[in-house]
Amino acid sequence: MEIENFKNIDPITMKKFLLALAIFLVPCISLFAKLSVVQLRTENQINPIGMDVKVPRFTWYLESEKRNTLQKAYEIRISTSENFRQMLWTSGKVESDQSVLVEYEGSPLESNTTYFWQVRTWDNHGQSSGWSKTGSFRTGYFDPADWSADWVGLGFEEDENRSSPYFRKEFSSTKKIKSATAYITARGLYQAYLNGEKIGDDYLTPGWTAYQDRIQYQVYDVTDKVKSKNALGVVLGSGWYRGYIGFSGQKNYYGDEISFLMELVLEYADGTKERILSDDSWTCNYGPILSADIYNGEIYDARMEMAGWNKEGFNQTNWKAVQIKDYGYESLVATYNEPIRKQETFKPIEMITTPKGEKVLDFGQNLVGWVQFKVKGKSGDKFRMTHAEILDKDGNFYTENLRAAKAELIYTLKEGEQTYEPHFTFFGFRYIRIDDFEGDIIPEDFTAVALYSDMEKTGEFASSHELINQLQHNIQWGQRGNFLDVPTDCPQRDERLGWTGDAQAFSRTAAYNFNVHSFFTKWLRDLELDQREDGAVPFVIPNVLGKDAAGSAGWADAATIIPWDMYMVYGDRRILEEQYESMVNWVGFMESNSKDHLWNTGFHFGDWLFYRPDDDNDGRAAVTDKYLIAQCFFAHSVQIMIHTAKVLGKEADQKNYEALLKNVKDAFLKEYVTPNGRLVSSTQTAYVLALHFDMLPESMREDAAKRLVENIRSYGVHLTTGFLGTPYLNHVLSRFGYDGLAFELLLREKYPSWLYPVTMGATTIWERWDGIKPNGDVQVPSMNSYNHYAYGAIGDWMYRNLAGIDTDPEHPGYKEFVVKPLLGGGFTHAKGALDTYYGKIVSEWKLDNGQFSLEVQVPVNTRATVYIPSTSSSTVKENNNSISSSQSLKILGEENGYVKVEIGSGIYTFTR
Ligand code: RAM
Repeated sequence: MEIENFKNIDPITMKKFLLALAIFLVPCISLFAKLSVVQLRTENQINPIGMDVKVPRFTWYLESEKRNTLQKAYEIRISTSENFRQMLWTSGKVESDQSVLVEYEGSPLESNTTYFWQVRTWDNHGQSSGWSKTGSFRTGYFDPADWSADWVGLGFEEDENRSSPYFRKEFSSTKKIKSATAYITARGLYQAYLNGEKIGDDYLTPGWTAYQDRIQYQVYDVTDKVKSKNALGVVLGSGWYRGYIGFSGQKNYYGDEISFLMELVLEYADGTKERILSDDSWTCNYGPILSADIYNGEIYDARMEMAGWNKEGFNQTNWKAVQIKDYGYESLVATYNEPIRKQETFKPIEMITTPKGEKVLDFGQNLVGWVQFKVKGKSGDKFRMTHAEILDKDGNFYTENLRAAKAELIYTLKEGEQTYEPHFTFFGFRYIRIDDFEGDIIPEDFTAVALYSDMEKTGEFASSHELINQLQHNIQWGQRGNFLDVPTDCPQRDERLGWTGDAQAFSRTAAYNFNVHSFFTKWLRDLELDQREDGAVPFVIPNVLGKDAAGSAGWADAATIIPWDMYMVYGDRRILEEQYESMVNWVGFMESNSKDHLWNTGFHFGDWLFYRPDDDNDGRAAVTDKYLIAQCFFAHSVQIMIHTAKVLGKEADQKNYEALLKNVKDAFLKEYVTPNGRLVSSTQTAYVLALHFDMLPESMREDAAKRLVENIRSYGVHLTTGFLGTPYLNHVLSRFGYDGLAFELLLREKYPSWLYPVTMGATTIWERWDGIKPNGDVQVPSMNSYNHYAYGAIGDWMYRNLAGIDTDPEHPGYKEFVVKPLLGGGFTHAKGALDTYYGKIVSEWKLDNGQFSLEVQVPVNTRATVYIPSTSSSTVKENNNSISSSQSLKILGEENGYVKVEIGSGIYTFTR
């Protein structure tokens, strides 16, 4: 249309034109908007409900097309109304670049209330984001007095198998509902229903905590499930609370009776409230779950199903009265970590008839969860499904390594077609064997469902080496399988406990793969609760092994190492504040059990599962003195205390710990090091720990590193380290200039090595370097798990060194970070990507016919120091332009074969 014609346009056409223009322009404006705020998190979660943190922290990240963008100021506002009509708190415009874990500073929050918040930001280019989209959070109950429901248990004598009790109650609600919120927990495990539908998509609730001190409750929004006539239903299982737990056949660790607590809070449109409570108006009965136990599995009789039991109108004439328990509410806390949810699913890749004639389905992945199935048959037909991780060398189903855990399902059919999945158990398996099945097994009717804590996936590592990529896959699956509300050592045998040593060894790797911030925050609280009065930290958390099972070096140090890792990775200062006392107490324990600062008392696991050849006539087994190890971890924990005290501004403590560290190191030198710098244990772990924790004076370090290298060579270039030495082995080699050797170890395919299990077809990390020997022999069945993440700690070196992404310790949480890719080992490509609280970091390098390129992605509001492998800055280009002329980066210099530059946010491609 010509401009002159404009004037002649009739008003209606003009309106239409303007409307069309507006429709076109609005998305364009937001597309070109310079600065935007996304991912509003309250306490690490997006729109959490049922949170009892009284001073929550807010995190957001910024997006901008412009390079070098930093936040200059922010403003937060909070309201109880979604349209922000009345403000509960506004921060005002705060000149600050803080966008992570900003504390709420308004008046005290109230229980059971929904809050809405927004943030707007200003950047260093003079841009402003405007108000963000709205984030929300709903508080749980802050106070025990907020509760009024009764703990409800079984009203009749329990049968021997401890069948799962079913509970029900009907209620009507005639007014218009504004919101309905369910608060639920149990001593035991629960599944709850409203009008026949399961409440929530989480499983194995309420999860596992130090139950004697605290039990988490869950909060669910069930607004859309409430009708005028309703039924609530609850089923219970024994779970961790009173089922079999630990490897000594014990049960009833926390109590011998199960019960639940529930409040359904109805808020009506007219402003009134009503609560439907668990109380003596409920009734109970037995149903089809004849037995349910974490280790042993389930026995289920579908003929005993009670159709409609959890719906309104059900005939409950033979249901019995319940019993009220007097537990009170003191131990109740809101759930802090992500609940266990269903994740990936797998169909069988093969149906196998083993040499023994067993019918076996192979799901192709060692995973943790259960199998859902559909079967058809006659009422009373019965079959057994057993779970296993491996087949033995003849190809038969192998369950010996499960020890006393039966890990089976015994299912009795009702008439016709039916579907089923377990309720209160989980299995670690890749294979299932089906015995006594009448009729044909149809593989497609069986689905393996992975269950684990619903942590956000944050990391990606990929490379040009297929076996290393499989190793990364195995590391991640080791984590998936063992981050099931607590970090377990293994998920399949009669153990599945929160072993502290395994957790500390793997915590940094874990934090690359998934966001484990809330997961470990919750677990560390249990650690503190289970910590002994004298400061000793138990071997497992939650502790079910008794008071004496505590204080092993490298295990108990989870108390210091993990909070510090969480601070490094997430920039969370509060976790240091909250754990400080526990950290102090653990270090205090070591100190008070030392003589002249030498800690050589007590029981220690030592360098667990280090390499020990069968026929060891020449001292080839890599035995490291346990007290030497203890002294190294003593120093390491004290070092962490020095850092922590500094961060928290506790100057006096810092000074004391500095003095203590000197004494601990002196004692080490005196007891374990010859004047020429030889360690009394001539093992890789001894040298690795001494070097990594700076136990030796500078002047001795080079020689010690050489001894380490010689030792590795003396085993034909093999590692011999166990749980404690392995995580640091390649880090130490890299630090002292032996990257080449680190690569050789990484790529070793003969055991002991990381890749050996991969070449044997592993899909997870094994507990032992030689869990299955090359000839197929299974090693030490009494302690041999094929899903044990500890040795997966090499993942940290792969991300930090090979891909080269690491936070600057002075600016934790990746506010400032380093990208320093490591070339070598024949790799032609490596990529690391990490979702941080600032956004995604990427470091991806390639060698294409000798042509090197490095792509780096730096989130807004962060800065990176990038090391480009090149000897001279004059040859390095960024996006095809010489870096010396670039406006958007600063050349910091040349260093050991790298050109060092500093960059702000944006995507950069460097070539040379
Ligand atoms: C084993 C566990 C765990 C280890 C302890 C010492 O039973 O599986 O991995 O930390 O022993």
